[in-house]
Amino acid sequence: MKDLFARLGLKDVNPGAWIGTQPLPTLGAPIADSENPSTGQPLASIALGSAEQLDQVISASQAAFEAWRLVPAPKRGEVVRQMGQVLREHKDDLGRLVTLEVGKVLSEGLGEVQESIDMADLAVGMSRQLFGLTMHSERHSHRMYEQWHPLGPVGVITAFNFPNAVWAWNAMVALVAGNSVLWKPSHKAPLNAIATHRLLAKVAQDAGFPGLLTLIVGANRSVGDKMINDHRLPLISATGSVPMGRHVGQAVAKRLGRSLLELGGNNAIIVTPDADLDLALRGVAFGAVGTAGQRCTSTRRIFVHEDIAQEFLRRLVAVYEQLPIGDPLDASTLVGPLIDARAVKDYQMALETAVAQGGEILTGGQVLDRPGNFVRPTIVRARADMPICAEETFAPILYAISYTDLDQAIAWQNDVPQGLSSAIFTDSFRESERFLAAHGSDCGIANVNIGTSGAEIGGAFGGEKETGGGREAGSDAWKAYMRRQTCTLNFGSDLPLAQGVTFDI
Ligand code: UN1
Repeated sequence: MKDLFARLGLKDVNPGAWIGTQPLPTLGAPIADSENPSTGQPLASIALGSAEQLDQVISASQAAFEAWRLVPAPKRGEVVRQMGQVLREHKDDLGRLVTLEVGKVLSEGLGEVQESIDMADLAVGMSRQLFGLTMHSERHSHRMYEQWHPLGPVGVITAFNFPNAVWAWNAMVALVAGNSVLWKPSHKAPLNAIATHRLLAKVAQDAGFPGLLTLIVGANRSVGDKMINDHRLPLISATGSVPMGRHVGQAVAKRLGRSLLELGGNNAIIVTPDADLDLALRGVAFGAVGTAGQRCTSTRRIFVHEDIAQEFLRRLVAVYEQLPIGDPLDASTLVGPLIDARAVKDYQMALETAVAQGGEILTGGQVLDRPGNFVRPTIVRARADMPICAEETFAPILYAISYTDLDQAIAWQNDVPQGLSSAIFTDSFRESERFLAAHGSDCGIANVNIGTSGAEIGGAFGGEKETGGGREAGSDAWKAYMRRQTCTLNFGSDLPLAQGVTFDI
């Protein structure tokens, strides 16, 4: 670990506020630890950034934006290409750091860094494709078109569970769009943020833009609230819980800023009678147990047709009972720890509530008696109307419900406040089209014969209802990071008015 930290420039105590590669003074700052969730031991400490430092950081970000927006977009893409290259060179170290600090198994830690690399590649391509439309003017000798301009410094608030990739979804696109980026990471994963920031800020600095990337690790109340209320940040992109997003969305709306919210999910998989059960088993297991159930896309509910429910659940329980739980750095482990003791409590409380509401634990339900925050992945036989099934608990708890009629299963799936991801396993064309139709899944993501998690970056990522409505990563998600300008040009020698209005002077 010592070598890894040295290679990534991490110290025992790390500054929490950065303008590019330059840390701000830490004298007298409150110190917080980052813990290894597999052992409960501190990994290193952070000197938290202050509200005054935030002010400095935003000013630097503003200044960098003013220069960066003048760089042609494909040239901005070239800087992002170099960032992708640096991520490639450090993929192994950064992936291990993800595993150490947030406990996801190594292949997922590495996968997360790969997701950031993919985002860099995608953004490089986007930098030549920030297309606007042209329109035919109704007036002679006139031309209309729209163009997209950078917005300003973009504030990016990230959650612990994707401490690298979710920032990259935002930052890589925001950068090619011509914005500077201010990152406020989760205080549960600050080392990942600092290490990633330092590496990529060096690329920006070498390109002549020292304040292009800025970072602040600080208290939510003082630093976070000041950040979301600051009018110099025209866009705040926030990933996290629904209550957090509601708070951010309201504060930003109050100043008529823009927010891009990617909040909680309560994702379901429907397994129909003619599904390929081998495929469905793997999809459900990865969706529910991967990242120890701590993805916003994790599978939390399954609706299994009554004809196959018994067999499917029997096989699923058997899979659960063989899952290797333990050190996430060990290549054979599939289930790592939860992020902290609070998450373990939430797991226990959700299960107590589920049982009180009539749920039956089919497997799991225990906290492991060992250091770290390890729990057993759990399947609860449930009814769709149990109130706990409408809640997102960030833990490997799967509510299994049997259904008779597909319309009913789709209605149950939709009958929760969140609307992020959804899936159906079926070999029936009719059933999959019913699921994908306008009266089918109401989620931002709808998959067939694929689980709810593990989306590729090429698509727009996000969800409806309390998930917040934002879209990040691929497709045309870049538009959220730019402002649209509609331009009408007159190359004639008179001034006709639209809608036939006359105004002769
Ligand atoms: C999240 O949990 O906030 O689709 C993001 C997935 C990942 C991203 C999850 N690509 O599961």
